[in-house]
Amino acid sequence: MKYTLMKLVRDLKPSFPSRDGCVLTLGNFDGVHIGHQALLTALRQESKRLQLPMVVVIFEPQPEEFFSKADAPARLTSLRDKLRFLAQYDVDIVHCLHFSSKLAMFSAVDFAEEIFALGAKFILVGEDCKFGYQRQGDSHLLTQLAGTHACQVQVFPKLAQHGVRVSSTLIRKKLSQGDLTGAVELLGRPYSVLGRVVRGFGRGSQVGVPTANLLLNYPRPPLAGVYAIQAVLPDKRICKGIANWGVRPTIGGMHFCLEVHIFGLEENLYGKYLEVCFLKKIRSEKRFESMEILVKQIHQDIQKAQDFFKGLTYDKL
Ligand code: RBF
Ligand code: MG
Repeated sequence: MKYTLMKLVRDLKPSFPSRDGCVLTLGNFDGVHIGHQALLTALRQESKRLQLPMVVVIFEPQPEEFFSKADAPARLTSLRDKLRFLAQYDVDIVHCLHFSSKLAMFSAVDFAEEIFALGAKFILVGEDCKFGYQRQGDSHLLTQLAGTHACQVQVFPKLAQHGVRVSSTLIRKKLSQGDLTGAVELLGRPYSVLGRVVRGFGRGSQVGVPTANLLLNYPRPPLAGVYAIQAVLPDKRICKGIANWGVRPTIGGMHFCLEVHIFGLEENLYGKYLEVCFLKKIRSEKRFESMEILVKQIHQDIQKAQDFFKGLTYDKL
């Protein structure tokens, strides 16, 4: 058990305590899935063996998002979500690099030298790791350059499950198909997002279904529609409920919004952070002819979600 908090550094400046030596990995870590988890666990072992802190280098936005903008694949974990999962894997320091045209211009060698300057004595990278201008750097280049820095480089193979390689892409596919149990197997946990509850227009309360509206950094969510959910409150209480992540076409909505109705909860949650775990897809979102018809539908959705929770055994999660 470690009691130190994970440190977040916004650039590549060598900082205490890593500059005197660290073990390190770099990548997107989108989803922090079981493949990432296996790599982080292996890196933690090296960190213990060498008695050096564990450093993870990530990018924000992810390089693909910088280059492809709206055409980039939907993000699985916002920076906030990524950090909370990385912290669970005992990471000591995260260097979160702002990916800009400036960083995109870094030659592979220059970028690698910045990584060595962080104090890396052991680097573990995924087999498809690419970095530097036009993704010209890879594990071979790191290995070539490592010798002069008394650093060792190892490649961590992609984890396979049921003969298929675990990847963020595969998880996106499962989520968009509504296959949440498939996603659980690849994430090692239910898919969840964390967001702060903000004030809505109170429409939900007016029609008898109060909802907490979450402020999220997900311009395009990896899943949409109506789901049976579990919400984790800041005091760790776990509540059952239902959520809609959508644009709300019935009220002429334009932007994605995650609205959560928690069963039997009276208190208001304004300003609090909620973790929403998606357990089962109930249906896709659609436009209804009137609010009245939508509210009728929502009551049927709630019944469906409650039936799901009744039949729930933990090994299904
Ligand atoms: N809005 C829609 O326009 N279409 C829907 O299919 C839809 N489904 C919902 C399902 C649930 C369980 C909840 C809580 C909300 C849903 N909404 C939907 C959003 C609804 O329009 C919104 O909660 C109210 O307008 C209050 O903001
Ligand atoms: Mg609301």
